[in-house]
Amino acid sequence: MLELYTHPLSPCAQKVRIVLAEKGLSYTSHHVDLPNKENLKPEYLKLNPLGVVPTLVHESVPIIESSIICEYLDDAFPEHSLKPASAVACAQMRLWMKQVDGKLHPSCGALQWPLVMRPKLMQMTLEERQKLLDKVPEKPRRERQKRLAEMGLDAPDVVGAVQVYMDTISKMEEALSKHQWLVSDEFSLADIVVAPYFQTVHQFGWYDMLKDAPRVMDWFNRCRQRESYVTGVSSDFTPELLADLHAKGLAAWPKIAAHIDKL
Ligand SMILES: N[C@@H](CCC(=O)N[C@@H](CS)C(=O)NCC(=O)O)C(=O)O
Repeated sequence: MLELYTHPLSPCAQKVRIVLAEKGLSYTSHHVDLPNKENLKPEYLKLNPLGVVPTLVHESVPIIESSIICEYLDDAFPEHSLKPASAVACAQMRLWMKQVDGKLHPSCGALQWPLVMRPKLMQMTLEERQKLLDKVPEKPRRERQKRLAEMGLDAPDVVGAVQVYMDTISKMEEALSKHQWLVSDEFSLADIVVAPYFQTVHQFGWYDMLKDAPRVMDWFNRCRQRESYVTGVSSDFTPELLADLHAKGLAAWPKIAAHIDKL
């Protein structure tokens, strides 16, 4: 009844997997090989014209866009609602979703993509690479990926991405001084859509980003301890994968830290 097109390192897919786990929903998982750009193949573009994961298929209907999928699942399977009880908190939840979709997600891409997606592309000739990236459907994403492919962490996108992360962390620290979770004392979709962006911090060992944000650190630890996070996210990270990502993260850290120091 439910199928999910996913990739273990995709924060957007991780959000959806956390929701599925919170709700105890079983589903069939389809791995989309992002480093080999299976997401740009015509068969996949028919399901998701933006050529990204995740895509949820429910009773043969494809649903795209991770925040929309998360709310869709909450509407379609209302038992154990993940929306906050009050209208105000619900509006705040949607504001977090908007900020994640518009800012934090592309910023995470700018930091993660050079480390995990770029190496495969760099095995190709420049011509092959450009030809492949020309297929990315949306212009801003296409151009960003081309810059990140050619320049890696030296691309101009990276400084802005670090700034967005640090701004988000300070907004979260403030929100968490008022309530236990991001929009209320209840764990909600607001926490679910933000948490996977800290898996990136975790996997690369970039915890220094949180050194002035003890509440965010504590919040992320509480998210990670939930059964849904273990099932939906952590279980995909084998010790070998984590060791590899950690080594990549450590090598990249001086460039990230230099941007933080200049803020
Ligand atoms: N706004 C989309 C973004 C999805 C997205 O960017 N997914 C990434 C992985 S997190 C992806 O599939 N990237 C493949 C590519 O850019 O080639 C959503 O929220 O679902």
